[in-house]
Amino acid sequence: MTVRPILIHPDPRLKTLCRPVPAITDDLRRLADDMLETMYDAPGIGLAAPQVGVLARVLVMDAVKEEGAAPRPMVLVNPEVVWASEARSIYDEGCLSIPDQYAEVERPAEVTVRWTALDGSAQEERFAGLWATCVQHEIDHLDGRLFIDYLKPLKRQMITRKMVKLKRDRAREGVKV
Ligand code: K1U
Ligand code: ZN
Repeated sequence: MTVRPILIHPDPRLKTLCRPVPAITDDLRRLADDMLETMYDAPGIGLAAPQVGVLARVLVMDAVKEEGAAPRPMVLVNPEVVWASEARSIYDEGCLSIPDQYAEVERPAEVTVRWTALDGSAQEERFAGLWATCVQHEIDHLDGRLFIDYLKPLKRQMITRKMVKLKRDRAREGVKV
């Protein structure tokens, strides 16, 4: 398993509608393993394929919060929200592609998601709490949408400027961006 570099906003690959995955292959299993490794290394609670430069509809997540609880790594291929609650919840979201920036985003409090698992089986599950926030944030990535797209333009521009500067500084330091 390999930790892959995470793309930093702004990057056109983070604004792209990702293609559906046509079949479960060994390459896809390797990608999912690498994404989980990259997510835990960051650390984060989710990661979408475009964040590592792969424009395919795959996400991983593990939003287990309880200290000492068993991890629950999940891989969702071609995920779709098939139901969303009318009740909304607000969470101070972050993003591994927008380091150290947080903002409140309002989303449905619960969602039912359908996806294909790595063994090819069809799965469906209702998510609530942080899991619901995370899965919606990751599906947004697959649609080329970032959490800052929910913010007022001025705040979004301020964060984008900070990220442009971060990328410039990292490039000067010789970090691959
Ligand atoms: O998609 C991503 O960029 C990952 C992102 C997911 C996410 C966070 C918060 C709300 C919705 C979605 C992150 O994991 S940011 C890092 C983070 O939240 C975290 C890191 C360590 C421990 C706990 C949380
Ligand atoms: Zn993100």
